[in-house]
Amino acid sequence: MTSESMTRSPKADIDFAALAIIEKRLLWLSTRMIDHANKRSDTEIKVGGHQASCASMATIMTALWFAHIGGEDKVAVKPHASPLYHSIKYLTGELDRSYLSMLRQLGGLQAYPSRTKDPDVADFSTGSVGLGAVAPLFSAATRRYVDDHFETRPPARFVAIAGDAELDEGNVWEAIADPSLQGLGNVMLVIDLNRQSLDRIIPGIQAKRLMSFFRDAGWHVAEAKYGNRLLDAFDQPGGESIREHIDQMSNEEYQSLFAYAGAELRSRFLANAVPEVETAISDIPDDELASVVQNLGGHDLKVLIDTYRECEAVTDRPSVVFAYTIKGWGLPIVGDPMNHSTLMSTAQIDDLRREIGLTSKNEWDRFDPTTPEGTICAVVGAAVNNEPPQSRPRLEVPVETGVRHKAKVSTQEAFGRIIVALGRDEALADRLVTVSPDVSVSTSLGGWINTHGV
Ligand SMILES: Cc1ncc(C[n+]2csc(CCOP(=O)(O)OP(=O)(O)O)c2C)c(N)n1
Repeated sequence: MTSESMTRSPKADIDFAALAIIEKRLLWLSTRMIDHANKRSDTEIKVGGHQASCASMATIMTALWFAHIGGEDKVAVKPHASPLYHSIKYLTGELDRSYLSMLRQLGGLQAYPSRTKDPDVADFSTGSVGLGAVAPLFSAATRRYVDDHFETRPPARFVAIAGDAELDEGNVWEAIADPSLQGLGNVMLVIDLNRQSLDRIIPGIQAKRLMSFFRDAGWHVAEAKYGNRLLDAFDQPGGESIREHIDQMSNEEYQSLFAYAGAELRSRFLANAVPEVETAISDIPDDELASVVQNLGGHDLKVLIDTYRECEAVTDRPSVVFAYTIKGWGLPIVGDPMNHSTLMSTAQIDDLRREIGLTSKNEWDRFDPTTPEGTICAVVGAAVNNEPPQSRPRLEVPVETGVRHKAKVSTQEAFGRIIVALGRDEALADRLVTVSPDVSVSTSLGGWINTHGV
């Protein structure tokens, strides 16, 4: 834990009302950035973007940035959530306002977080699905190596916030099973479990099976499945029947409920339910039913912050959080199985702007710094935002090693001889790390290993 995060977020001091306002503003800014990029007056060209995919991570990212991480921590962001990342950097003062209207433009914000092209440099470039899910794990291993071999750096946590479809990539499973990546207690992977990929709801994603893969690989597994309103409902007489009913529903059935509220929602929710469920929800008025039935853990700030802290307390192994979310949360496109790249209409954007309490005059503004939410943004910006990059020390690498080959040799053998020669320079050898499968003969690394060890 960093010093900033230790001082920043004692639980009792968290202003959840202000966090909820920030969460809604992030949802708005990310949605509107994508909307603007596709409705520019100077071109008819549609550049795309993923409003529903951002919405599904709005709560996960609010809880992480505004109540959890500190300045030393590193985060890899789900590729499609890049507008949310930029919105955080904007509200906390790192990103200039002019960029908000330059998403997916030449010289503007990239479609996916990019370390080389974005002005508000993310800790990891993501975009290739699956890489961001495990890049922090490898970074944590690298940090462990650096701490063991050089001066110890301030403690840091390594976090990946990944889409559930990223778990389709084999590299994720190779990484979690790799013995050299075990025991990294400062790693947390948060899965945005919206159970939707590009154009379908994933049937029976078998979250339990995925969880057992992580558990078998020695990870701590945490779930943010139900929000506090649902948990309260489960605690009422007969409430257990509500949990059983939701758990037995298919993903398609449950997600379709997000398009409804009130009496219509009640009748759809109760289709195929046992009579106990009807009784258990009878005390919940129609106008509150949606906020209970649709109350997923991945959209509950308290549940998420508690779950992140639960993971923080586990220091001997990496943690994974399965955060149940819905694609399009808080937007009129919520729950539509085809909403992956749906762009909201101008009328829908106008309604959302009104709902958030903004006008076309102040829609891009930061918070008033004297409000609780403005204060939180300033504190978080000071704690976590990037300082101007410092120039790195340069280590001279000789252009000539003096190695001569009497006869023609393979490039592999030449590599083996050259690397041994390079290793005679102690300063260089200290910082030369070979990365190869565990074969030293066929890679010609034998000489290097004999002189420097593994
Ligand atoms: C290696 C790779 N394969 C395929 C893609 C194409 N692709 C872009 S997004 C996506 C699925 C994203 O799903 P998920 O990670 O669950 O995010 P969300 O649905 O929340 O946007 C795929 C397959 C890619 N970017 N990289």
